[in-house]
Amino acid sequence: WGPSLDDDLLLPYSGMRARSARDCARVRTGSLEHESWPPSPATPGTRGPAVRTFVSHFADRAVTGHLTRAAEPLRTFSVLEPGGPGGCASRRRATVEETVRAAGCSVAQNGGFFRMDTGECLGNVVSDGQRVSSAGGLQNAQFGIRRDGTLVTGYLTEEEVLDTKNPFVQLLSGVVWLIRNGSVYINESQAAECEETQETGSFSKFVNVISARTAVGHDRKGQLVLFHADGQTEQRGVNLWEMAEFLLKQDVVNAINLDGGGSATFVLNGTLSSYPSDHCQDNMWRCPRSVSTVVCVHEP
Ligand code: NDG
Repeated sequence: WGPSLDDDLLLPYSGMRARSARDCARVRTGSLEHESWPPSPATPGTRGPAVRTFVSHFADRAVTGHLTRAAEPLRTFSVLEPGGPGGCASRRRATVEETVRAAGCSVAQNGGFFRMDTGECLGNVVSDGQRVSSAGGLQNAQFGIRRDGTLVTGYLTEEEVLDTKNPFVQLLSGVVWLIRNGSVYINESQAAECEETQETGSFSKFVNVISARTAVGHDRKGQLVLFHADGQTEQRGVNLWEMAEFLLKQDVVNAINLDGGGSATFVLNGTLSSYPSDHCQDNMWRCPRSVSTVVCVHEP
């Protein structure tokens, strides 16, 4: 049986931008397209995450960033609320460094999108088993881990997010399902997702502009993969196509795009290790943005 749409959201949209009524519709019940990757067997004696630094050329532009792989994601990966538990409810914003201070993450990056004016966490957030924010069935790319370690990537109805048989222990929302089952899935995402979750501009600008970017996904071994590239919207960095191609070459099977631009932050052992694009109060320097959720790799 197919998904059911809320009738009220099929009424003509009266906002400023012309758009179809479907892309930001809420899908409450039924099932939607997503991929489930079975948990990989525990490998005794696995070390911590492997962090690699790159300076790579994308269409003649040199771009710096990091690729992180972590084994046993069920035991080593967490989605953290801004500034600690309760951060989404209180619409807190915090730098990634502030958020990881108490959590002890060896590698951390900014995570989900948020409302820049209110600080509201957008989309689904399940943090260490606590459901602290709901997309209410609004459609954007999801990445999560179920209680048995299954890695889930793609679209979920509200009903699927609330599953109690094998519940999500970690879940967050991005914008654009970059790679689905080993193939680039950007065009399909542009047709299916709610573009209002991002504030960069039109959906096609968001996809095609070069900027700082981050992503989360998994590889063919079932390892968690985090990607981060430095940049500045319209001046430096990568577009979503370039990020997806890079990830494909790294054996990534499923991945979603997380918050980028001035939000893109990479923190290694508690220390800022990326070059943010936002200026500090003193224009001479760059400062990490106070963001919303954080993706964290920690000791098992
Ligand atoms: C970043 C995002 C923007 C988003 C904001 C708050 C990019 C290129 O953070 O879309 O609305 O989440 O991802 N920019 O500025």
